[in-house]
Amino acid sequence: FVEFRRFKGNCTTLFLEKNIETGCGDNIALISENHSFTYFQLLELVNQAAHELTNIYGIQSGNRVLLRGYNSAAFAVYWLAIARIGAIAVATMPLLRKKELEVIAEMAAVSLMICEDELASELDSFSKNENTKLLLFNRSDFNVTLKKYNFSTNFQPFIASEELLALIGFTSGTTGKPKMTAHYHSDVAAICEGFPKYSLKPKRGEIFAGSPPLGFTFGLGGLLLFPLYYGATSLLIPKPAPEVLLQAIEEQGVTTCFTAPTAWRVMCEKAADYNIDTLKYCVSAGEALSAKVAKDWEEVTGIPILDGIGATEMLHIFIGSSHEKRKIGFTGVPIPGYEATLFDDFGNEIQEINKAGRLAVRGITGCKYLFNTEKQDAYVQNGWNFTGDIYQKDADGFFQFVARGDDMIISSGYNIAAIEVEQVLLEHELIKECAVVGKPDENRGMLVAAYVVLHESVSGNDELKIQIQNWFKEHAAPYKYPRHIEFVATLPKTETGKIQRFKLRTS
Ligand code: 3UK
Repeated sequence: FVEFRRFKGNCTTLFLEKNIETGCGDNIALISENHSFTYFQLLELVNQAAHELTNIYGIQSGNRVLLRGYNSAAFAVYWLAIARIGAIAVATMPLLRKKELEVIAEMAAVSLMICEDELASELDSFSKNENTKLLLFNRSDFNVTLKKYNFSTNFQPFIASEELLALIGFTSGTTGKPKMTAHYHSDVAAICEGFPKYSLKPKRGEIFAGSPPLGFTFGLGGLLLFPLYYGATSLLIPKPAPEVLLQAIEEQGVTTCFTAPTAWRVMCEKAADYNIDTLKYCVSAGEALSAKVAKDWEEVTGIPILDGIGATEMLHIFIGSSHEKRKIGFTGVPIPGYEATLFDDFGNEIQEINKAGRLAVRGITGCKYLFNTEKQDAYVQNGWNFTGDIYQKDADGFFQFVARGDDMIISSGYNIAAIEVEQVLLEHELIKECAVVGKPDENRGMLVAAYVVLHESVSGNDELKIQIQNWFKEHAAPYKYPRHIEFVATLPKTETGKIQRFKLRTS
């Protein structure tokens, strides 16, 4: 770690060389669909892709490059090539739609968009109008296309003398407009030396797989950076439905699996149909893991689920569990390198046991919002990062999730800002007013519920609900759509006209 910290400028891809130097060159680094690349082959592909980006698209260190695709070897190679050049990766989730992508591309001032052909339609209209260039790839033969250029398989990675940004992650903030969080190359090394070292102790030959997209830092770390850092194997699955994941575990001999509580619950129901004997480490993050799901999974499979809380702002998991140290119903303990504590509403650190308070964390990574000093000052206070979560701590120092402190709806592992859903709904021609809240739901944790006031001339019925839902899915990422819609005559408001969401939550 200290060694990587020395390369302040760019250490993210140097661990590929480091693994090769220490005898890992012929081990499999990446597997995905029709591809399987050794560490040697991966480094060569990354170098050739770096040549493609610099020679053909003029990308230099400091440029921001948007990346859009399903989890695949191609996505991984381009992500690593961006890092190797010293450019900044703006990886996005495949489900995002045109409008959301437009906002991201503009906020991050991207010079190039690298996109999988299957997902290109959402970028069509705006890529033509801007100076932004577009590189389309096909995830099954990107390597054949790349080889045709005949670029050198060597590429000198860009090394700066100061800290260099590696990536920008987008988080859907409570204000609806996504926030840009930036992380340095040294942060990438830091997370590799954090949660995985403490909790998983990765070994060569182990195979990592899971469902979070590489455009989400949970997936980026767990499915790509952690295995590659430790000389293990990354198995990338483009459309990882729970059954697909179970089948991959059986067929490929996956040892380490990252997914969200909702998927663990579904996988639990089906696990008996598969041989998953190779599986040793099951990581859950993204939302609170219920004690029931944790218990059921362990009962069915004999393998414990290791819970961990991470955040885009912190890059990865900072409180988590290990086989040696875990308690069902608790997220875990601070990962070595981090400190965590709780504050009350008056800004005092809570000393009592089992008293809920605002979670604050500090350590080897931290929040850096770009161009948003107001949000930065709210997230980081006196050196502590406030994640917006309410937690409590027991006598053994285990942290337990209590609630989200704001209007973020966490549904099936996705963070959905209530206000963002409202803004989309308000564009529907029949909708006059609306308020969106999260409703507790057994399967999804929270459910997006919309209270809708229609224009005078229209009356609501079930057909219109479905029509609004379908319309919504065309205009924003489908996972954000309101699963519950209620037509109301008025919304509860304060005298000053502010919607009282708490009244809807309890209605
Ligand atoms: C919630 C959890 C209870 C919590 C993430 C692992 O989820 C990740 O990042 P996001 O920015 O959301 C952060 C928020 O999600 N949360 C995450 N994990 C848990 N709540 N128990 C958990 N285990 O509200 C947090 O503030 O989308 C997770 C690694 C990287 C990540 N970016």
